[in-house]
Amino acid sequence: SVIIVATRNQGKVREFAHALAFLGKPVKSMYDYPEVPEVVEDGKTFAENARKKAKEVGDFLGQTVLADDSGLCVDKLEGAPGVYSARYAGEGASDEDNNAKLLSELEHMRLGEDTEQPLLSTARFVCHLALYNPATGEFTEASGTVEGWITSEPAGEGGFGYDPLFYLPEYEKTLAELTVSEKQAISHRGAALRQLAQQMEDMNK
Ligand code: ITT
Ligand code: NA
Repeated sequence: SVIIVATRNQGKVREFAHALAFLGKPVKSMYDYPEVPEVVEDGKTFAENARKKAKEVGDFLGQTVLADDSGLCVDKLEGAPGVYSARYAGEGASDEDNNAKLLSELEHMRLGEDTEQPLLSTARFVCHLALYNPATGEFTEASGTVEGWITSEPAGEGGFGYDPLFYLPEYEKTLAELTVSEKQAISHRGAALRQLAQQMEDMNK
């Protein structure tokens, strides 16, 4: 059998493949099922979007599916970009476009302030996972967060999305400067996956 993740995000695919390797089953994404229609993410919350992705893809394939809806919530921007993180700079925006938009919003807010401080705002990544079984109609869900700062000095080549701008003071590094394993140990996605695994273990007791 296989593990199907309802995502077209290559960064997520890499992290799930790494995290779930111990299960010894291949991890498949929507790149392996091009016939699956794209899901319209019109939910107001990460949870709604994760459930929607898992349900539509699971019902279409007739198989259990895992979906991840995640994003960056920046305090100085009152939680933006939040559920709009993937398309902050517009529909089909690249990571580079989104990162440039985020920095320009935050740097605009401190125009006139006399500071060279690279840390622009506190922020957190949020990940909501929904595992859906079309045979029973049941969902198993979990979520996780990681707290950090948005830095005006991008660093690192790893990860994806906003990782080069997400600075962790305790490590003196951005998430993009960590290995996949190191990111997994502290990330919103890693935390959500551990919580999901715990729930599945409890259900099987
Ligand atoms: P799928 O819906 O196909 O899974 P997506 O990229 O559209 O892919 P989301 O709607 O969940 O997924 O949007 C998540 C966005 O939030 C993602 O594109 C990044 O910009 C950002 N993001 C989420 N997790 C991240 C992480 O671990 N590191 C950096 N950015 C992240
Ligand atoms: Na989304």
